[in-house]
Amino acid sequence: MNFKEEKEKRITEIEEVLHTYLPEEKGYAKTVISAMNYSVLAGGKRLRPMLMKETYELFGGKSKIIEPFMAAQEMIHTYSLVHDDLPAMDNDEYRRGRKTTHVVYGECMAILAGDALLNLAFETAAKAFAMEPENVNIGKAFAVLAGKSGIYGMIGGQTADIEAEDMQDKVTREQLIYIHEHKTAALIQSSMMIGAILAGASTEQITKMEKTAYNVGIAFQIQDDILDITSSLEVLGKATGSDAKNHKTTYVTLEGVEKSKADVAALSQEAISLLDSFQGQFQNDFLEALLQELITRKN
Ligand code: GRG
Repeated sequence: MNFKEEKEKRITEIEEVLHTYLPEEKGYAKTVISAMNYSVLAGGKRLRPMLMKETYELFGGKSKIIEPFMAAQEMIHTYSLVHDDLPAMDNDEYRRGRKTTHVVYGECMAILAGDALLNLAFETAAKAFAMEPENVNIGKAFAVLAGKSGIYGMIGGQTADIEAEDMQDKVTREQLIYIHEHKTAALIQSSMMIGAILAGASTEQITKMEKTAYNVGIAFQIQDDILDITSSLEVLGKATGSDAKNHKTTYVTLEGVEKSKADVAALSQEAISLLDSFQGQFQNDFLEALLQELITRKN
């Protein structure tokens, strides 16, 4: 398998799906719609819809109902980035290699574009109900999509993250893991769980995917913390040094770069071992390679 080629192919497919569900830029709401499309189509790794589709296929899913959920998950992720970049939060100027939404469209439109993407995500996922009215898994997937992005998921994590700013050395490891789990791992869990749920996986299998995605999410965030101090705007597509600027305690400030790198490798390996435990019954070599790549990712 040529992993790079396979990944590019999947990104193209995901972007085709996104185009299907993004709104047309017309009418009196045209400005906010342009801001939404600008944010979603700015590129990005498309990791969450990719993990969702690969998990769906791992458990034998074959229907098109996965597509509105893939688009919805990327819309929720993008809304969170647009709001996170706002002056009231991280106040960042670059994202995905371009000027951030509020820099291009102004703060009001960036707030509205984020809100509108969150709504559009649920409108989009809801289209799956009409595609397969008898399929009870769609309601279960919908609940995960909402829950993992809400107060017991991403928004909860973002709240704790903001309150931890300026606490500096008072932030505990437990608090930081709560932040990483909710702010970052929750959407990765949502993606992999929805893939499993829609493919008809058992409760035990869904729980195993939630645990796998927890490891992936924490590893992903630690790697993000490492890249924030070791990478560059050109490679990363967003400014580095953002954590220091916002006086954030990160995994790297608590544990140091070397221990952080070792923990990324260990967490990713644990995620791969969990996937391997399905071996013989369910296997997806691309998914395994994708998890492996996250350890060494440069952006
Ligand atoms: C504003 C409710 C609200 C939440 C914001 C996503 C987020 C929570 C903050 C963004 C900053 C950050 C470091 C989040 C952790 C997750 C993360 C590393 C997001 C970036 O995801 P990538 O790297 O981005 O997959 P691309 O652009 O590739 O899609």
